Amino acid sequence: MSKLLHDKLHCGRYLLPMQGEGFRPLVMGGLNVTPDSFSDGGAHATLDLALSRAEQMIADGVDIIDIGGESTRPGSASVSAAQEMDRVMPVLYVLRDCGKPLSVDTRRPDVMREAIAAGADMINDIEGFREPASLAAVSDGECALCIMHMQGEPRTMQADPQYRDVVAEVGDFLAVRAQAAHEAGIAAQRLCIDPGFGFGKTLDHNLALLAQLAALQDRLQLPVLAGLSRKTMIGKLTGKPVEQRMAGSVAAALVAVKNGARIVRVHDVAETVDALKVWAAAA
Ligand code: 9MG
Repeated sequence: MSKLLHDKLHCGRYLLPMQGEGFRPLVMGGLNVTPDSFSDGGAHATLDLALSRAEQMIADGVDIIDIGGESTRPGSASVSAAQEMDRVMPVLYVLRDCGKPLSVDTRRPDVMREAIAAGADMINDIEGFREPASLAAVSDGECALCIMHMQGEPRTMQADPQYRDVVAEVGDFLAVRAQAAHEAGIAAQRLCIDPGFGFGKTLDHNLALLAQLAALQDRLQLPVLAGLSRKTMIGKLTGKPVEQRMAGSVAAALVAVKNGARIVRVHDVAETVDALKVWAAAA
């Protein structure tokens, strides 16, 4: 397994082993608080549903809960910061003391600030903290940063993604953003990187990145977080619609871990946790 710059990810109130003593690959459960994720029963029903999903994830063995108020699926439109905060903040307040690290998936500096003030342990930015004010929003304090690569933006990113060398270019981007974080005074111990599967990438791009995860991690010496769960690439490989992609997603999570990923972002927490237990005992 590739050697990292740091043994533990500093993640707000938590220190998460990334190699050596106490390390095992971690499972991040995505908790989307968006109208397309829940039946439209109003704000209260949405909050209740989000909380019961979070409780189920905890019972299933989740390690990190990633709360998001903006859909990042290909083709989705952006929402205002106010709308995003209305969705995310109540969930964050209620889950604050659930005993698991809480990540907030946002690309807006205003949401980052509010989330950190409310106790978020990690900020997961699909734009890799490119927005000029975003690094300033997260620089103070202890929260972890997930720096993700995306070509384009969710509404149009899958139209015609192009790379000369996808692994090199994604690595270059992540290296530049990690350096920007360093210059903003953010310790490397607070960083993890993510190639952004499906974010402006064809199936071939995704497969090349998956095969080269260890090389990416070796190059930056920062822990890799990989999110493959239920994505179009799983649909293309299996021929299955989104609601039947669980087995393919679990297989993809195992490949990512085998190739060095320290954290996998998933929908099917219980199944992924079981698969990783078997993998850890048998590998
Ligand atoms: C929010 N979100 C959806 N997919 C994701 C992925 O692959 N990585 C990260 N970091 N976030 C994601």
